[in-house]
Amino acid sequence: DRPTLAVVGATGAVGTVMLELLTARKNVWGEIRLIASPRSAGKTLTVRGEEVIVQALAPEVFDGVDVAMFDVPDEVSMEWGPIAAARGAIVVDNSGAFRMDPQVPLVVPEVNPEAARNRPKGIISNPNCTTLTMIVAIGALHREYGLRELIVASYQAASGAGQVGVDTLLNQINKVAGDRALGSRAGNVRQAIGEDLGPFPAPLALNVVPWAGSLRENGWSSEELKVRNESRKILGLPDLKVSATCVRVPVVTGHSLAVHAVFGAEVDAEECNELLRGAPGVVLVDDPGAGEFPMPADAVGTDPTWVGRIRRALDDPRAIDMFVTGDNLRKGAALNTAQIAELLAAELTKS
Ligand code: 2RA
Repeated sequence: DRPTLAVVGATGAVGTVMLELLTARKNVWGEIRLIASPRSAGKTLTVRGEEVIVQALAPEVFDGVDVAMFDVPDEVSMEWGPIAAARGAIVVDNSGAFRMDPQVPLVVPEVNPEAARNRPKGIISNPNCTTLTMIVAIGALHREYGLRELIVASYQAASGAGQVGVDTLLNQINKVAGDRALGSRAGNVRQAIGEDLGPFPAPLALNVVPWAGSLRENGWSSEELKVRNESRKILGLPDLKVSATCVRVPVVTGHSLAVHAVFGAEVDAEECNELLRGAPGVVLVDDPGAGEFPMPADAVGTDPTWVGRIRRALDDPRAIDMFVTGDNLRKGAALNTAQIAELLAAELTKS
């Protein structure tokens, strides 16, 4: 019998992409239950070509469920993840609620699939979309050269902040479009956009904002600490040196990172190209002379991590500089969750 799947948060930005993926990917599931807040319950959504009525989140909806994917805010996962697990479901959670819990594995199927088997709480976490955007490419290079240090800057899309982030950016773009003088005097953009900052601390249209997440000690943002802590946990490198600067850019979907990665051995750019070309889940787009780069406008809606601008550092033969882009709602969220759930489906079908 094929396992039963529950999708919690089926109506959200990530949930919507999840339903597309479940429709397009190999069908490994028996029943698929769609679950959301009482506000969205009763709606009809389509998955695998069938109409399914959304049920309200309640303990009983998890009865008989083998795998439950959660795409909901941290506090909802914190409360409901353990309830679903107690009812017998294996939870794959896409929030930040359990990622750093030592009893919860943090899994990227191309990098550490074996970690998914050890889940004492019946919960597996999916990494943050910024970490996920780069980690498949980094993992492939780490296996060959042994990673020592990461220095990264992110270029994060508005949809990382959910549908409200997208709506805010598009509304702001409408307000500034057409005024050719707007970008050339301090204060103009703020004035044109007014109070409508949505989830961002400053205007995003015609701007870049060096901030994502919330303020933590010594000026670091929560997002920057996630990149550090999650990279360490996924790669099994608790002492990895990581410095991240997280920046929001006026892109709807597609996170990118400029990465400086230092390894334990000398690296060769051509060999890195070959490793990345052969790595599952990675596409190499690296022909600057022909104008071919990894960019969100091309990567949006696709599954892989796009990698390019691969250069050996001029001043350190053990370091590589590169640029990576990926769809933050796909590999950054729904796709990685679906891949973890498929590992579980294979395990459950075998046993
Ligand atoms: C963001 N990574 O881009 C965060 C949340 N998913 O805002």
